[in-house]
Amino acid sequence: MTRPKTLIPDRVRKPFPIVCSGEIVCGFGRGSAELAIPTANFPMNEQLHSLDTGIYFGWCRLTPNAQKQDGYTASEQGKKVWVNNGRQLCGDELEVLPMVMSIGWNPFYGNEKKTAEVHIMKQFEHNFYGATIAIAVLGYIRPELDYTTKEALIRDIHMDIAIAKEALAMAAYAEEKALVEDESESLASR
Ligand code: RBF
Ligand code: MG
Repeated sequence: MTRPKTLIPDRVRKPFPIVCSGEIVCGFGRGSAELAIPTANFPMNEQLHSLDTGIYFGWCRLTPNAQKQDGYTASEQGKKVWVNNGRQLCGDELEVLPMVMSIGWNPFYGNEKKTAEVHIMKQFEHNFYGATIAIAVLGYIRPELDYTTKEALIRDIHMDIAIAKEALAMAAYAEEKALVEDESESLASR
């Protein structure tokens, strides 16, 4: 079956943009290990909670939390994970970057907790648990779905990434990069 075409409006439409920030927490560790599509887990907040569950796109920017102490924490699976607070982020990893976001229950995995996960469309050298991420959610792509195979889920995520890339190249979406810049700069002065 082919997937229906996603129509992205030529302007950012209400309730978008949604701008917020949070500290990246540890998830299940499935994104990188099982799907080869790493996601940064974003703490759920009221703004995101009010959105329908589904897949969204926008911009994001990472900021190291230099004043925080590095150390171990436990992942959702109870695995020991080193939190470097984004200390190793460098170069263009610190720029405003394109992202796709999944909000919901991950029906394919049957999570018991509603989560918000950001896949940043860039390859990183190191992980960045504990770093701050500012996001601007600009649009909706599709609802969350269940799949018969992991491969089908991966294929759909790759299509989401292609759709997001195309949308963010449109002038109305490209210029909203500034929202994330403002948000991350206001964080630095908080
Ligand atoms: N999980 C689902 O169960 N159904 C989905 O339709 C789904 N779509 C996703 C789309 C994107 C762009 C991303 C980044 C993730 C999506 N996920 C979905 C979540 C995926 O299962 C999750 O990131 C991994 O299990 C790691 O927690
Ligand atoms: Mg994750």
